[in-house]
Amino acid sequence: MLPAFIDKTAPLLAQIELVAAQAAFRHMQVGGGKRMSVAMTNCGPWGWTSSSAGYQYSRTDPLTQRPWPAMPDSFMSLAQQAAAAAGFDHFEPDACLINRYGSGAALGVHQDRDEQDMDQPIVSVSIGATASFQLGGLKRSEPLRTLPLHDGDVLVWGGPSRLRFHGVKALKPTAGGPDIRHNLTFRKAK
Ligand code: MD6
Ligand code: FE
Repeated sequence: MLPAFIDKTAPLLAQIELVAAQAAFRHMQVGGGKRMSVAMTNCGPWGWTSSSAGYQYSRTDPLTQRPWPAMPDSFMSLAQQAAAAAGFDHFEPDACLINRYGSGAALGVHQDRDEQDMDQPIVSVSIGATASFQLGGLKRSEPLRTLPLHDGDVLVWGGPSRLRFHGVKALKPTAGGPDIRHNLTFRKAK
């Protein structure tokens, strides 16, 4: 955990808007045909997608059949600086999943196991409204603890933590604060 690793997230938000102008936020389907409450898009060579057929990384956006927007240089350097600060040198992410949470949006407890190399960390950046992040263990049955993720917080998941179960509780924006949360997760997918 790198609390308040980023002091100003507004420039990141501006880059997210540029990505979303080319690859719109959408609510993907999960197995069983349910629509996720979190809206997602991607930038970088590979993008994470979900459909009723399952999860996969793809080079193109299924909505446009075009390659995902390029990863902004500022995203790449942020991801590499955070990884290095947590002891992971030479992190070369080839995918950045962008999640957007409106009021009430939640992400069910899951493991991130669609990437090829589990020795590579995931760098996760929180922007905007505070989330209640749920962090479990390596088995689904282990208890979850809840930790708040604030604007500017960065989590680096690597080594033995890489496969911990985790989720995000339904977003409850606080009065006077931002009512949306974005989260970037940088990965080495392939
Ligand atoms: C979120 N994050 O914070 C969701 N996955 O909105 C994740 O699902 C996540 O933060 C893998 C590694 C770090 C994460
Ligand atoms: Fe995850």
